[in-house]
Amino acid sequence: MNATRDTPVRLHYFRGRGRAETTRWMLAVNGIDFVTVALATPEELAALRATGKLPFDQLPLLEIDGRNLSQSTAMIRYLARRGDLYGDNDDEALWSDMVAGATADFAETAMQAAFQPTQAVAVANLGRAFAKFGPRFEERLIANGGDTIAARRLSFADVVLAEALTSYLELQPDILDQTPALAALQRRVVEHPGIAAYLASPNRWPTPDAQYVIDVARVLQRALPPHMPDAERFVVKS
Ligand SMILES: N[C@@H](CCC(=O)N[C@@H](CS)C(=O)NCC(=O)O)C(=O)O
Repeated sequence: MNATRDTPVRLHYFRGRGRAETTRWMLAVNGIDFVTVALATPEELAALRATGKLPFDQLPLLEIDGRNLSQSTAMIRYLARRGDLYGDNDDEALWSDMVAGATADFAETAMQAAFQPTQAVAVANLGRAFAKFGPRFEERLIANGGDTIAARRLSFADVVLAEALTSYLELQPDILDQTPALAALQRRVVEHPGIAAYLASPNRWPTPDAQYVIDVARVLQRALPPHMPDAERFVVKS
C-alpha cells in the first residue's frame, strides 16, 4: 500500500460550494473519499495560512497524494489526469480544456447568484449567460456524437459542465428545456455512481444562500454586498 494514498484527502474551503465544488465533483467521479475542512472564522484561516500550505494564500486547498494543491483549475486537471479523464489524444485534451474554460466562464454567473440583491436579478443573469453559452454547448455536444462533449468517452469537461448545469437548474428548473442533449448529459453525469453518492452525502452543501455569503465575508473579513444590512460588519478598521 502507498503511504500517501492512505492519508485522508482533505479539502479546505468555506461552509459552502463556491470554488471548491468542481473539485468535489472530480473527487466524486474518481471515487475518492475526502474530508471536508470548513473554515468558519478568520482565525482558522490565519492558522491555515501559517502552515505554509497555501502558495497564494487562497482557498480552496486540496491535500492529496502528499501534495498541497491550490487553484481549482489545477485541482480538476490533476484529478482528470489521475482518473484518466483527459481524453485519449491531443485534440480531445484540447477540447476538454476549451469546454472546461468556457464552463468556468458560464459557471461564474451561478456562483455569483447568492451575492445578487434579489432572486429575480440572479435568474435574469443566469438567463443571459445561458443564452450566450447554452446553444454553443448543445451544438458541440451534438457534433461530438451527443453523449460526451469533448472526447469519445467521459472527460472532466463533462463533469464540470454538469456541475454548472446542475446549479443553473436549481435556480431555473426549465432552463434546459430547449437543449435536450445538454439536459441528457446533466442527467447522465448526476447518475454516475460516484457523483450520485457524493450528491447524497453530507459533503454536498446546499444551494448557496445569504448565510453562505455572510460566512465567506466573515472568514475573509471583507465587505458584504452593498444591499445587505451592515455591509461593513466584518471589515477590520485599521
Ligand atoms: N482562481 C482561484 C481563485 C481563488 C480565490 O479567489 N479564492 C478566494 C476564496 S473563493 C480567496 O482565497 N480569497 C482570499 C485571497 O485571495 O486572499 C481558484 O479558482 O482556486
